[in-house]
Amino acid sequence: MSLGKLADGWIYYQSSLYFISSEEKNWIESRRYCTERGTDLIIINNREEQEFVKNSFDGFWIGLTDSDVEGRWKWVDGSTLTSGFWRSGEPNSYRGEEDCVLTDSTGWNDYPCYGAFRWICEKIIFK
Ligand code: 2F8
Ligand code: CA
Repeated sequence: MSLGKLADGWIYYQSSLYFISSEEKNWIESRRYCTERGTDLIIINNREEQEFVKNSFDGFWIGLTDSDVEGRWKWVDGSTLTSGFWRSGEPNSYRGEEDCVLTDSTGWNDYPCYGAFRWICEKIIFK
């Protein structure tokens, strides 16, 4: 994909390309959609990026999971979460089966990975 010839659905914001789905898939399938296109689920690095997604879209998967080690939140690039934008009371691992993360206007919530939601892919263009 070359800049200037963006496929439908991709938007450019602050050095990254984002794809905002209109379909809904579980976390694994959402991630597969991104990786098959040379991208991955969104990694939210700072408040500005959180505000960007929060103000634009509601209820979607982000690239954060604790499915390897319960309670150790890892981004899809393998880095460990340092600080996040959890909704108050989250993550709560409700019923012990919430290993993936949704975000909406109230913040992040851990949620069962099999749930079907929209998602956002991100590809960093400039670092
Ligand atoms: O908002 C609190 C809590 O609400 C639900 O659990 C009762 C969510 N889980 C499901 O709906 C499966 C939790 O993720 C959420 O923390
Ligand atoms: Ca939860």
